[in-house]
Amino acid sequence: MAYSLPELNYAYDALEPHIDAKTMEIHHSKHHQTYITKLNDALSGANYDAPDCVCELISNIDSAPEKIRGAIRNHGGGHFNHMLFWDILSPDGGGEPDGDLKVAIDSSFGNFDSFKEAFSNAAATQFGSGWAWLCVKEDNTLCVCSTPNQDNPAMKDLVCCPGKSILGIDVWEHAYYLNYQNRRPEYIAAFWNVVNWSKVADYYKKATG
Ligand code: MN3
Repeated sequence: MAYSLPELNYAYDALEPHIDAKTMEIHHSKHHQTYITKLNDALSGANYDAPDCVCELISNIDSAPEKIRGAIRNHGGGHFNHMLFWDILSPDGGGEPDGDLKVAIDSSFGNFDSFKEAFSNAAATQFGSGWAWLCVKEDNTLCVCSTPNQDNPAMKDLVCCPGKSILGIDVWEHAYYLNYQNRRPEYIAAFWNVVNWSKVADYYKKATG
């Protein structure tokens, strides 16, 4: 099967002023689409019958033919990461989590502000292109980490923080450069205004259920 670009649940300009419309349009319709096109090309070139969910593909890279593992890591990772990213953003976002997710964040980080600081710091200090994550580890506790390029905590043996990502921020320059230029910390600060915590809570429930 071939993977395809998901539609967004909101308009390209819906996240303004925090994330601008032009950045959203290029990021979604060009960057994300290119990961999908290159992933599909690699899979069909190798006649590899990929699983329906790209989550399974990137969690089991070793079961794919060796010659396309690099493409799966980069472009499959790119597809998976952006699917999560679009999904946890919302024009009605911001605020703080509640319920079980709040309890888990308080228990792993002390309180929401400490979590926010750790996550923002991971995003700001990721050298070059990559992502920062809030992950559920195997023991169901939470951790914050960052990964380079399009790696994801689901790529167990390839990353320093294996787990299930439930919140992520793209810190590739294409995610913020048009509006924020070199001011990555301003983009990170603005990101908190568009986080859809009820979606993150859904991912948390799935990851721990
Ligand atoms: Mn991106």
